[in-house]
Amino acid sequence: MALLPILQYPDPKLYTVAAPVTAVDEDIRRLIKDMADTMYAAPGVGLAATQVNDHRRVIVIDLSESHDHLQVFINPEIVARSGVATCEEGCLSVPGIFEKVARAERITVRALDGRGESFTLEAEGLLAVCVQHEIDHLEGKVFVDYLSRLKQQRILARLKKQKRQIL
Ligand code: GNR
Ligand code: NI
Repeated sequence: MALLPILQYPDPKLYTVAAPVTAVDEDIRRLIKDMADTMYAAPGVGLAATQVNDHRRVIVIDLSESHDHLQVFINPEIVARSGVATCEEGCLSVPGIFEKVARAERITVRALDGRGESFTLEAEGLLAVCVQHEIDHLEGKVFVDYLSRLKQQRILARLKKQKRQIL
């Protein structure tokens, strides 16, 4: 089992745009396994490869409490979206900060699974929020980027203070 370090906002590496996966091979499956281990240990309900400084288009999500419903999305694409819903979001790269973000309420996402097979999934609720949050990471976007400049400044100050208290 390998736990990968998670980049912390405002690390500029979080702003990297990830590249499509060209082959779902052993190397990608190793990455998926390490990302899942890292997500469960954190603990979190989702993780994008960007957050572990690997800039390939891979996402893992598990909304179950039992940690046995891993969903893998490789090269995910949102092919339909409708409605607007607001959810209080957090992020493993922005620890201890929770803010409301408005996103599409329902989405249809197309991706490859861990075996390289294409699938299409309709999502709503927390799954829809997570998929959009994780795809944003692959695009080099963090949920904090949707907030006002004032809120962003307050978050940066709070994170600096948290860091001082750890050191
Ligand atoms: O663990 C996570 N919880 C969460 C809660 C509300 C909205 C989005 C998320 S994703 C987050 C894990 C994470 O940072 N993924 O990128
Ligand atoms: Ni996140």
